[in-house]
Amino acid sequence: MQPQLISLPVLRDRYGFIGVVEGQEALPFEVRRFYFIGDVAPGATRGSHAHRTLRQLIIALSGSFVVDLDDGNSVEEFALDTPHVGLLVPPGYWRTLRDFAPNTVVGVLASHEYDESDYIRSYRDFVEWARAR
Ligand code: T46
Repeated sequence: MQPQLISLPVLRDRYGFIGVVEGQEALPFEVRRFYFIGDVAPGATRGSHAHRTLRQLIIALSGSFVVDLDDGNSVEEFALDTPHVGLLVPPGYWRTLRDFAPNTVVGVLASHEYDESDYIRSYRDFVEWARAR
């Protein structure tokens, strides 16, 4: 699985829209957790770590931000600014979320429950781990 942007089905009527992520075809993993991030301080970043096994779909539920994904060799940048698109993040990518617009809310669908032992929080350890993979 490569990092990629995927379109999320959206049903729109004159009262607004409903976005749906549903069923086994929608994502390449089973969802075990949903969490959301908001009230990000101006200029702050989030992330700055990697996961050994976790898969995620990151969505800008409101507002916008940029996700940098680093595989230990190169960095790819993804701008998220609509809830109609999600970023699929495979395991093994150092991620940094930055440039949050005011009032941004990030939604994340994840393949596993929270597990601190899945995190690599030192960039040096991450590069070593990525090279040995
Ligand atoms: C990612 C970005 C988008 C929990 O107790 N449960 C949880 O499900 C999560 C995600 C976090 N926490 C605790 C663990 C830490 O004490 O909340 C604190 C901050 O967590 P973390 O450093 O993971 O937060 P972010 O926003 O830097 O990163 C998270 C995800 O971990 C990460 O995979 O892509 O959101």
